[in-house]
Amino acid sequence: MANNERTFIAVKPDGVQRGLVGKIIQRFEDRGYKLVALKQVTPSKDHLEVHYQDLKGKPFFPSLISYMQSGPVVAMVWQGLDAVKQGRVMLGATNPLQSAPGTIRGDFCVQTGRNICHGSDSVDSANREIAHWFKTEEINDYTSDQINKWVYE
Ligand code: IDP
Ligand code: MG
Repeated sequence: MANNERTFIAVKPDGVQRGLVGKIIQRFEDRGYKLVALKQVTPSKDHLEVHYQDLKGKPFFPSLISYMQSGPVVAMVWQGLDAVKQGRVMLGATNPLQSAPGTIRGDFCVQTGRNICHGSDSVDSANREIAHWFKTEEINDYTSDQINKWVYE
């Protein structure tokens, strides 16, 4: 398993409005993941429809798009060992009522339609989502001696 796996994590508009950006970033930093891209954006409808293309046709799709357009989103790329799967574990279940305490959703929210964060569900989705949200030059390929030396053996 590679130490340089990347995942797309976003703080949704409700997470930004509720001032949870710092706490969410802190959890990934604390775990030992490396932040390689970060920006705040107010995404267009078209951008979100492509991001959530797999959910087109679901009854909640229109409300999901308007929720995601309701304010700025903080988009990030985190890198490290098993980042995609571990990112999902750290977020918790889609329905926060089924998310364990200790997960982001389990600790900070209660409803599926306001579940404060997004995380890629597979390496393929991560690659697609990272390319959809970030230009190549917005991703910072840098070395952290601290992480290399003390997070990995
Ligand atoms: P995920 O975010 O955990 O990957 P998905 O099934 O990919 O979950 O759904 C994307 C987002 O759509 C969810 O995070 C949530 O905001 C919203 N969503 C999913 N299912 C429902 C639902 O049944 N009602 C309202 N919103 C939903
Ligand atoms: Mg999903």
